[in-house]
Amino acid sequence: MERGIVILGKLARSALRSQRIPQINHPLAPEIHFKRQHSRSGSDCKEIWEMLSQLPLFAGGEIVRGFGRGSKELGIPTANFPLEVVKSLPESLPTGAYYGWANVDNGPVHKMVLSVGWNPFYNNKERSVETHMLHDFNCDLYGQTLKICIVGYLRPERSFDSLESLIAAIRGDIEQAKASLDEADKAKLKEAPYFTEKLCSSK
Ligand code: ADP
Ligand code: RBF
Ligand code: MG
Repeated sequence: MERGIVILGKLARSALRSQRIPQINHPLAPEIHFKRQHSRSGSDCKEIWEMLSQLPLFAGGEIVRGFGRGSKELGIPTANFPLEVVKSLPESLPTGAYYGWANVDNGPVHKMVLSVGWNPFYNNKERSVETHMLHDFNCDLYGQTLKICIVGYLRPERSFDSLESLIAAIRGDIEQAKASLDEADKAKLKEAPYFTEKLCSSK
């Protein structure tokens, strides 16, 4: 399979419309939520609001090796996309934690949490897009095809004063993701035809 294939918002949305899958609601009012929690400026809130209106966003590509820290240091393995996929994602997609659905090699679709960014706790030099599926695979998935549907946004990425705090934040993300994905409009996206279709390039 070609590396770095990505299917983006607009295309996916028209495909979804033709399949009669309704678009998702984002019940949280990001401006208010973010001003209250992070004292963010108006323009940052606008950026997040614009990004939310692009969701759901579909992407796919080969699972490649990262630094191997997810499983060993955090106990939370993350399937990493190659740089080509990372670069194909919209520039406007803010860094942070997201949630959605994912599958491997067109297999069963699982809930997932996703990290988009530079991992400030580790000070990475490259932007990464990493998916932790809420499923026990008990094996490596390197070289297989990961497809994701990004459904919602959880929080901005940030640094932490300890590894334990980073792990606790991700555990919190997982709990929020589990609950949100059970909401009817978000649960429907698990059935998106994208997860069983042959992967094709939008380029
Ligand atoms: P890397 O830095 O190479 O991405 P990680 O420590 O983050 O290594 O572990 C990720 C790898 O673990 C994935 O590429 C995949 O092969 C495997 N894996 C096993 N279970 C999962 C899971 N539930 N979600 C994501 N990856 C998983
Ligand atoms: N790394 C950070 O440095 N800061 C974060 O806020 C952060 N949030 C994450 C949220 C989720 C849902 C996931 C799966 C990962 C997150 N990470 C974050 C990335 C984490 O540091 C990374 O997965 C490991 O370093 C393994 O590559
Ligand atoms: Mg990883």
